[in-house]
Amino acid sequence: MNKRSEAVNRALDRFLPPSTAKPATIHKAMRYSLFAGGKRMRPALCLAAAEACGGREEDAMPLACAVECIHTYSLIHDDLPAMDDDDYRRGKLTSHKVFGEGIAVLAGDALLTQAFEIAAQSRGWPRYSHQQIILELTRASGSLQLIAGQVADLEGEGKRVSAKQLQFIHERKTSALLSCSVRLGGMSANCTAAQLKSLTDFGYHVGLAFQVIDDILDVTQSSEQLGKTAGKDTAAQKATYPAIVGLERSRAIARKLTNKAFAALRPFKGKAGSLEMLAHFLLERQN
Ligand code: GRG
Repeated sequence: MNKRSEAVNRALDRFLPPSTAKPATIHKAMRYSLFAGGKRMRPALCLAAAEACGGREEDAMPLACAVECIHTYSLIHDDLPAMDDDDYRRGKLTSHKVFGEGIAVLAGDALLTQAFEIAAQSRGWPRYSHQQIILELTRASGSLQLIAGQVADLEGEGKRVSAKQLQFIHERKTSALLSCSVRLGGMSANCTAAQLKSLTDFGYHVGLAFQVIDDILDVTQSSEQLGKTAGKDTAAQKATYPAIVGLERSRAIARKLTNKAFAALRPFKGKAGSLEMLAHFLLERQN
């Protein structure tokens, strides 16, 4: 993972305008959040999915970087005072704390746009055209998925949210982009329809497990460990798995979802070792 993370950082550095490009403030702000030390889980999943389908890292890399840009944009905007209002992210001050709210909004906008510029530089594959790649990214990040999850999350604050509504939020806010990451990895290897179906199934379950674990970590870990303010979900009366079903049941749900993700990889007959390792890492992670 560390080796892949370094390769992703080098590629992101190549794809992004230099911090000296005018106006320097926006490029500094984009790079500040992008290189603040994220786990690079989505690129790792994308590259591992490509590997499972016999693809090459260099073909998957633009798509892995595009997804990371979308993810970072969503974090910058989520931390804004108008949303979750957080001072720390990835162990550093949030974008609006360093650059002010206006530039933070624009840095998020610029990273979202940058994602499509990077994805458009992928090579295109016999089964998956650029159009399909762009559609994949727009669907995962649009008003029916990522933004839908964020809206439902905002509207659910301080209200009683059922387990079903919580799943709706998690599927969109978290699982959609994780699923998109593995699907794009498969597409970059020109995967078959059957492989894409297995990857989708894997991404959906691993994505949900990821968010259940995120909810658990918010109440069990310190702010130092998380690199962001711990206990915020409880303070904001947010709907989370531990709040609705308790910690022990939440842990059992995360294990069950991870097992379903493992099951989705069976058709790869041992070629999806990196994806299995990542699912295991996500279940056991402490931040
Ligand atoms: C503003 C459109 C918009 C969406 C925001 C990302 C997000 C949606 C909200 C942030 C809060 C949150 C709990 C989101 C769920 C996804 C998630 C767990 C993000 C954190 O991902 P990590 O742990 O972060 O992979 P790093 O920093 O390691 O990349």
